[in-house]
Amino acid sequence: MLDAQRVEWRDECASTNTSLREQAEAGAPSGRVLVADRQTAGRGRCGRVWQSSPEGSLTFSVLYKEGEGALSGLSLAVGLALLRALEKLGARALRLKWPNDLLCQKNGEDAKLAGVLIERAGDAIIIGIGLNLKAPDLPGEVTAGLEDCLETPAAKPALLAAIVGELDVMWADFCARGFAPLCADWQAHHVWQGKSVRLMEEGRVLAEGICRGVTDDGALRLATADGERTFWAGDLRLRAGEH
Ligand code: BT5
Repeated sequence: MLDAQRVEWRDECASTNTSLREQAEAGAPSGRVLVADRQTAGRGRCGRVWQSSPEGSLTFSVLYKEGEGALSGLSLAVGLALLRALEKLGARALRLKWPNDLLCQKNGEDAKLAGVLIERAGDAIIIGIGLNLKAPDLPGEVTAGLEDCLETPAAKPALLAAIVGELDVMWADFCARGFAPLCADWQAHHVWQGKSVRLMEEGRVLAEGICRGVTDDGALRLATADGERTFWAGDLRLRAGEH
């Protein structure tokens, strides 16, 4: 279990990322963890909403003080740490989707199980994780819950301890060596490696091509009609007819 001194567990807060960011600005130490059973304004990337419920979700954020190295690739490293923690608990058929999603196979589809939101506050990095325990019912979305890929259910405190333990290991390693040593393992779990994909931004197609994986610093590599290109942001979709 985690050292109780570093964890604050609230019944409710607007967003654990927002609250932990305020704590970081007030001088909270590296390693601090904030969990909320209910988020009233949970956030995804680019102002999107993260849906959660006390019985169906684990939502928390971890604060780390910035290490020496660059942060590129951190969201990928966090996704891999999350995947490794859940695999150690027995979860199966987990996949990663660039740049920040954890998926699992459900009824033959790749369903979103968890998302990662990383934010910076001065010298502090806030890593927010939203993990579904039960699949939320979101119109038009393919979602999964841990109960879809883990036979023996785990209680929230045990899940939190397993994930934060893996994040601590990842953070120390990432500060020392960056994303490059994790690249091969990340790609081995990438859901659409070698597939024909489309990169979107706010409903617009940024690029199309064959997914070649990621660079040593975490950028997406696409083999397009104009040659290989790399990207730092966007939402990946499988191209029609590739399912
Ligand atoms: C993410 O954003 O996937 C990052 C989610 C991070 C949430 C955590 S919870 C703790 C911490 N505090 C916060 O306020 N946030 C972090 P993005 O890639 O932008 O995906 C958001 C999109 O995923 C939404 O627009 C929906 O389409 C979909 N979505 C929302 N809730 C979902 C859920 N519970 N499961 C699966 N998909 C969801």
